[in-house]
Amino acid sequence: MSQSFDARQLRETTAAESAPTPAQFRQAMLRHLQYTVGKSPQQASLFDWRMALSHTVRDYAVDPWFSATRRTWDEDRKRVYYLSMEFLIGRLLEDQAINLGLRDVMVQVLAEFGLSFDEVAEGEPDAALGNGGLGRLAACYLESMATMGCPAYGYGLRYEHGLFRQHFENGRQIETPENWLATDNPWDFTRPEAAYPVGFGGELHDHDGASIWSPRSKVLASAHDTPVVGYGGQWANTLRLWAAMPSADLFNLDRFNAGDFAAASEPEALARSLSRVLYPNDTTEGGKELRLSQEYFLTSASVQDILRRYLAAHDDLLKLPEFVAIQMNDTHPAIAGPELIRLLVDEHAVDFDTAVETATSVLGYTNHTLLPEALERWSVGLMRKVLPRHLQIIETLDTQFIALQGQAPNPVRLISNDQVSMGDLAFTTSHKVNGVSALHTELVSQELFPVHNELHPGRIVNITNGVTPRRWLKLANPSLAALITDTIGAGWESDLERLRELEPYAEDPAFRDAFGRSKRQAKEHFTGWLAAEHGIELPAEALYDAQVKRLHEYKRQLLNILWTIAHWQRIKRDPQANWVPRVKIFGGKAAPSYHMAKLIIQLINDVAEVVNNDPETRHLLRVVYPPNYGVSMAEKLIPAADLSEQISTAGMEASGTGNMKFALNGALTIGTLDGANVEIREHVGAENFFLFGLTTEQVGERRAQQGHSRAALEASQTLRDVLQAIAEGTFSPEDHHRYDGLLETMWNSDWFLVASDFEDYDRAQGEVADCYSDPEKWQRMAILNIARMGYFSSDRSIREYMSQIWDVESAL
Ligand code: H53
Repeated sequence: MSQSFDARQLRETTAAESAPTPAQFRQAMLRHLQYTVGKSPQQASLFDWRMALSHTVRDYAVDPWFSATRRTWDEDRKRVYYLSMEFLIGRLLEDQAINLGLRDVMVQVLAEFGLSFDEVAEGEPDAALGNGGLGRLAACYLESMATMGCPAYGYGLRYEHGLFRQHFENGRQIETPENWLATDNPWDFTRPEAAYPVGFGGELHDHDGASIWSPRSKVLASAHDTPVVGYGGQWANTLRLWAAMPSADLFNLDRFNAGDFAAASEPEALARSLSRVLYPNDTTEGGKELRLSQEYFLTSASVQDILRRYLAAHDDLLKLPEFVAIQMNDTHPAIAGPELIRLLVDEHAVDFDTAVETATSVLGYTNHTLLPEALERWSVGLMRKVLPRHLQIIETLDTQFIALQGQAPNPVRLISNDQVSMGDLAFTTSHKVNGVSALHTELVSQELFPVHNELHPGRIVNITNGVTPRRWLKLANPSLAALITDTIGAGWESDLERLRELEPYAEDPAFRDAFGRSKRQAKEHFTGWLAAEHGIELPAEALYDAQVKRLHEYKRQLLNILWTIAHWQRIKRDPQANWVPRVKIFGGKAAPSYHMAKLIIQLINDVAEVVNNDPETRHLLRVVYPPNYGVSMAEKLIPAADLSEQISTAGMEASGTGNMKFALNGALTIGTLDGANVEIREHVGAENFFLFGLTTEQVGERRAQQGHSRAALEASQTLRDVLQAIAEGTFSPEDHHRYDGLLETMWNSDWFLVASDFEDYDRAQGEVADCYSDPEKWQRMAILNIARMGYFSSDRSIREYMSQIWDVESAL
């Protein structure tokens, strides 16, 4: 490159300005088919077409990607780094095409080749590098940061196997490995030049009062980049995923030459295991060590990369907070504090206290749960084994934290009971700590971190979660999106508060009819897919009542299926009554080692088997549980739903984001006062929301009452009849004892208060049915839900992170 080369001469056009004509797009695609894929149109398979199409779309992402990167350097902008062990991205082709303004031209050109876009796109594997809400939130936030012109990087791991695939055998969940990288990933740019050694284990030596860490082994983190384009194609950021590569010195050539091939490759295999699977089973010591090593691997590679980028343009590390904001997504990357301190102290000769202050100013921590089992604690022994230098730093931070608490008789500690509390560590090394809904943040302040909160008033802030309307409305629900655009004009996609303009149309019969038609289309799209993919046929004229999310006792899929049984029993007692036909839709995976969650899955499938084959009730009640719920299924299912089940025990769901996606697509919510349900209800109006259940405070009181489960059951004949049917083996004729454990829990403990909330849930479900029988009323409520959901755009959340935590400006 010559000295006089001016980078600005490169194309600076944004997507909107450079939208191709169909002829140009067609030509570009044919070029890729021939020269990238190596096929002619006559020979090309659907896979080949998808590759050619993806490369064509990707080309248009590169221009905004280059210009955004260049501007960030030229203008020396502050950058945000979002560290997350999970990114639940889903498919990228249509998402990128929409944001680049290419969807219509793409669909048209494919049609000219006799191809349907859906058919071509269906082959794209879901990038399922996450479990549920937290990972999907990270994906929405990346897309919103790009849309808002916030210079940012997402940092994660490039797991070879994402979240397991689920199928059912005799109603039981079976897990098989997911293999999203089995074929070429067209969105992946390999960056072998961006590689960092990450050390593990080894010894500490004292040298002139300073600690020198000599790790026992080193693994290389090698970068793979994906451009993430914002809506309108004006800005693009990078998702950088680290793959583990054994460093050359791990391979023992002597052993290999001596014929001991397996032993020669063992350290190599171990190194590779770091990015092999998402969430290794951590019930064993080995599994725990792998998980902690994965977290450190992500964090260390990212922090090294961040410092390298900073030092390329600056030399004063103390000014780091002016140019760098690092967000820790849950405690998983909480080792970032000690790692940044270590690098500043050990490698850049910054004094310890200054290093702590600098790190704290740079770091932010988002808490996504109050559940003790999800707030990580690592044993001191394991920490010492894997990260001895970090343990030493944490010990110093612990001493300082205790001193800060003065004479407190029982000070909070970062290390207690021989365990390092990653939540407390994350708090002390962050300048801002946020919860993810108003209620959750309140509980984070009062119950999780009361002492920290008193020591650092103002450090805790609330940022209620949001979802991207591009994927969750424009992409997922094209008929509703088109109706909205026809009614209020374009632009709502990046200014979601504009949905308010729909409010008056709730009174317009023509608009309500059009809304009804769009819901019907979404149902047909979903049922068409369900029939083709799973051979499940569903009636179109029914209330679609959906609960899709991870299986967890606190989310109470059990409450839902028990009510379903009660409903079935009632229909059977009076088949001629005026029942509203319902389809109960379930979806979601249980952690492989979570026995109770798996039993609940089996119960749902067992109930489905009986209910769906009952000729007396078939036309009035169906239960479906399509396996392997994920982002792509959600895109089809959510727009089709009439009713959204958000029924967790109050105080347990930090926020929920599925609740937002459903309401945005015009489903009404039946829900408790939990997580973001509280704010959704405030926004859409209490009269447009089916509320039931105990409040957080009442949950606490009820749990304290001895024998509450038995008392609640004694008060509900309906629920007793349901449990009786289960106990008699109505749904498990071949094994009457299958659900004994579950029934025992219901009678004797019921920590999640299924029995306590059952009667009120039943009442609310009755209201749902009454309301659905009045289509005009239902549609009015649904439209008002859509119109008032603007607040829950992830653009709003990101704006709040930018101003309240990151102190970063939009470049647009
Ligand atoms: O994070 C979502 C919340 C949801 C919460 C979820 C979550 C995970 O998916 C994984 C770990 C964790 O600590 C929390 O359960 O309520 O909506 C995004 O904030």
